[in-house]
Amino acid sequence: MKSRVDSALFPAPGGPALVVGGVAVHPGYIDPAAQAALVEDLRGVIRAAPLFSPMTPQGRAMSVRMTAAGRYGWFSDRTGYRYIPSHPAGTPWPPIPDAVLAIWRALVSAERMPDCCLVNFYAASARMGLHQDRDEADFSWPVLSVSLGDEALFRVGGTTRGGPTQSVWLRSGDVAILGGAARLAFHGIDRVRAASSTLLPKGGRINLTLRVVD
Ligand SMILES: O=C(O)CCC(=O)C(=O)O
Ligand SMILES: [Mn+2]
Repeated sequence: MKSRVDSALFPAPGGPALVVGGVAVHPGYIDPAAQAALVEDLRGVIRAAPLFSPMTPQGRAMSVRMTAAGRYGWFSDRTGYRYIPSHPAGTPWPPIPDAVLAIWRALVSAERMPDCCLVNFYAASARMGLHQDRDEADFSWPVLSVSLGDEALFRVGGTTRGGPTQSVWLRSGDVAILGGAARLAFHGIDRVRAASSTLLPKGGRINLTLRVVD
């Protein structure tokens, strides 16, 4: 599959990417001051669009709480996984903060901005099972993921369920890109290492997942 992320990004500003199972990880791409500023931006997002706990189509509450910014938010309930144009409470999704768009612009494209910035909040006990991101229309656009707060063990496999996987700890300020052959890689979060970061006063991990949807 043709990818919109090209070799010009290796190495990216901030150092060379580490490639884990085809996923490009940029360790420490966001410096600590910028991480703190992002958290402030996200407080505004969460005030406008409070975190909620989606249900899986099987009727289980996900352990990750989430919300979104942008034209769409990702949502899940008994009816299935999908993007929705407003918060479940009926209010509009807030705009994606400029500092978040700047990361996309620098690492992916200045021509097309993401439609959705999913905000995942992981308490120490939260996890995300292995899955593919496949609710989008055009897989030539990569998925860009930002980690803030406590470290998380990210697992990535191939494009079929059940194959071999590799794992990497994602730390606060790391940016990971699932593009090209890894765009449809199975991936998930096995666990969060409590109190491994002081970025969030009450602990936990925030993941931002940016995607082109339409
Ligand atoms: O938390 C992460 O690093 C991954 C999140 C994710 O895969 C998703 O929201 O689809
Ligand atoms: Mn995902």
